Amino acid sequence: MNNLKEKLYQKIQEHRPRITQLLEEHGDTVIDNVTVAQVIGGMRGIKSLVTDISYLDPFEGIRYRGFTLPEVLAKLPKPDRANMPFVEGLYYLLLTGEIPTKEEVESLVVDFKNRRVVPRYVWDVIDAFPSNSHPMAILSAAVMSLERESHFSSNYKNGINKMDYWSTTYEDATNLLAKMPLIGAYIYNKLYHPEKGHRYPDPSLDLGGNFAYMMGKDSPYDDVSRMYFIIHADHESGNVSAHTGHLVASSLSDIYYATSAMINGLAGPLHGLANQEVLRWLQGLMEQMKGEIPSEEDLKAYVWDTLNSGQVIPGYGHAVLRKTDPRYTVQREFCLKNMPEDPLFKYVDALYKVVPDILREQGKAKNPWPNVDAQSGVVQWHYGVTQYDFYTVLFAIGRSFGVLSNIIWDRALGYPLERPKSITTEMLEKMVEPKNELASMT
Ligand code: HAX
Repeated sequence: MNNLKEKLYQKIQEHRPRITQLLEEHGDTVIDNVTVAQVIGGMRGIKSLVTDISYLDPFEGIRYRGFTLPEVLAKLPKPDRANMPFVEGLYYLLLTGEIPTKEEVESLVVDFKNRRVVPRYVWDVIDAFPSNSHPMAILSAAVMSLERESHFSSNYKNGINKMDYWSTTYEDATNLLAKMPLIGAYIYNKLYHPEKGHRYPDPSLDLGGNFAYMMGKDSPYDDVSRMYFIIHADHESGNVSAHTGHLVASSLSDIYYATSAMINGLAGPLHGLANQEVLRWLQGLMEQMKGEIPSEEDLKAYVWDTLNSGQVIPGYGHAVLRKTDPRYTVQREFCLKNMPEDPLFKYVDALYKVVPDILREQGKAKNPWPNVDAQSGVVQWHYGVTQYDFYTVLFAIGRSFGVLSNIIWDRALGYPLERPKSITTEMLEKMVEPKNELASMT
């Protein structure tokens, strides 16, 4: 076993009795109630999932294993001359809850490099897609094609002990995470730079550095990649991508099926695709303004036009958050430091000053503040990744770290098949009926 896997096993053994105790001693304790509005409204806010990888406080934002994003970025070890931490170190933190030493991360970086090789047939699957396919569809299929490599599935067929499921899941997850950036860069080059062709990985580089290299981008795009993958890694368990990954894996489908499914969920415009929608929307504004910086009145008119035509303002609002997303703030600070004069950033900055008030005035959105997607495309654009269909692929690579860490722990703690109960509309109507009858009797 390598360092991380040994440490993880120790943590799993310490954690298992906590779940047993909760179930045996408090299994019938009620911790939440459910309203009709929650049942009809996408199960918002019902406490029905458990994860220790991250927690999303509505007013504070995300914490990974108890650490805020600024803390994660400050505490995790960094490659020499880099300003952002090793993504591999984040995986260590998510799995164990501990900040690794630089030596521990460097050993994990070597392990990731050893798992990088992508079988030839994956490139063939990608190459078979027409060049106008959406990169998220290609990514999902490429991940799916790797399913034949699953150690979990082959071991399951041979009858492994339930207590050991986590071990082969860890192998599958780490193998896939090491390959995902290579697959992403291959898709990028195939769709947008076929003349340049595929770049082979640089064995001297960590995951983020190598991704930048394979994308054909110079520094600081390596730091952009590290930052991007880290801030997108997890957002507790109830969001569409994380929940889909967990749900599919709960049937003991292996992580290739689960990751492909989570990618499909992320590809929706209300979720991960919002970052490309933001860019499309900003470009519309720039075109209308013929590149000039708009006045506050121009901006307000553009925002109201979008709302009045029945569309949402992309990059604003959130199902859980009730303040500016710290993932937005991290990127905003990066922009202020590295690209304050970027024209798109100036638009984003100017919008930040008008959109929240307009959303409040409209009175629909529960959260008028920007989310992660309001900034992320702007950073990519600045460094020459102007093909905004691709942005959600970057999100998917980052999100895989959280989703897969969760699935490893799901297996370790023996979480069962997910199976909530559904009811019919008539049943719901009957459930609220007695109240109406009582009201009419008084
Ligand atoms: N612009 C306009 N209207 C908005 C809005 C926005 N940015 N955000 C919410 N609303 C509207 C909703 O459409 C809803 O209207 P209806 O009652 O007419 O259906 C109403 O306000 C209440 O919605 P809510 O409870 O505040 O928000 P939800 O939990 O239903 O939805 C969303 C959360 C993120 C999907 C929503 O805020 C939205 O559509 N935002 C724009 C798209 C976006 O930025 N998505 C990325 C979110 C971050 C993420 O997950 N990234 O992956």
